[in-house]
Amino acid sequence: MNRRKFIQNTALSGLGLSVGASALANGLPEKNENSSLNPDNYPLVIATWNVPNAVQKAWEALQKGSSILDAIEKGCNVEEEDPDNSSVGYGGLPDRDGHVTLDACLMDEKGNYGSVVFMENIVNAISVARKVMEETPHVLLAGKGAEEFAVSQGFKRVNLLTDKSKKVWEEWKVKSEYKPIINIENHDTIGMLAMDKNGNLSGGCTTSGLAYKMHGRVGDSPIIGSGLFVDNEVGAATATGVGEEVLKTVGSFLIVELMRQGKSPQQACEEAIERIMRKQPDRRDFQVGYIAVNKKGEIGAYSIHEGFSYQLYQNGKNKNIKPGFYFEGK
Ligand code: SD4
Repeated sequence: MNRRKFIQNTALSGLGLSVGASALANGLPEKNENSSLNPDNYPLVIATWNVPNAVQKAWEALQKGSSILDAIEKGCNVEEEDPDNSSVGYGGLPDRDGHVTLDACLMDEKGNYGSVVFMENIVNAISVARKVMEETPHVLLAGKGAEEFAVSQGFKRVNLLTDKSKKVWEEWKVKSEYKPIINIENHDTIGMLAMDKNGNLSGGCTTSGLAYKMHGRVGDSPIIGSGLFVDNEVGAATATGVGEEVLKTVGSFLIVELMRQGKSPQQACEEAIERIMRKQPDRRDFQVGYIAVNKKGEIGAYSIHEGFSYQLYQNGKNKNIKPGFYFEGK
């Protein structure tokens, strides 16, 4: 540490602050200069469901020195471009009228947020959300306006309904039986959180939403505080499952605020699920899953039912982990 930095840090300690000098310059804490950080735990990337390739991509981007937001975007793009992922981007299952409509958002370590909702014909919704954040004075664009903005930014129009998802939809149409119930196996929305080598946090979430939803329906995933929330002072959380339940309880914001009050990420995820279940103790027919990370790089995850898992790349290992769930033993 040079003398100038030493003097600056001493002055800060005198004020009872533990942030580093350069944190004053960019508003962000630096590694090793905030006693609550634990550099053994990061960088890390964590995402909902079994998405080893997406998390790998994000991890590699972080290793190459890309920004956390680049890592999140590239990681989420992997699932958006995968025709076999039926809940995200290209190949996502359509609404009941046969339209694939996408919701996505991201949030960075400075609290910036960008989002697109109910957008059609563009594969990389999360990349459009980033453009909304960086290139417009707004935070959220919807429908045709979002699509036209994407095209103006150089994105290509693509028919997102693949032959495979069209066939599945046509089979569904025979009975057209819509129950707002998610089959646990059908989830795949990707919510991703990442922490870089300096302990800074960002996140993203991208989905084609619930299959066979009403045309125009928007879920939790692109709505700040519901499907995703990042507060670089405290931690971050993201959600998957029946978006209506997450929206009603502002789940991701709730988790971050519980962590701010001192709960661990695990305790906060459990409390957020319990909040949903307390309101409707007799319902067992839907799934919600949360993942969270705090500034120490500690992880939490919890869901209503068995079947939820998350992907974690930490300490050089890419693992899929099954967390505890509300109905365990009930
Ligand atoms: C939604 N939360 O649109 C999303 C769906 C989801 O895996 O998570 N699917 O409600």
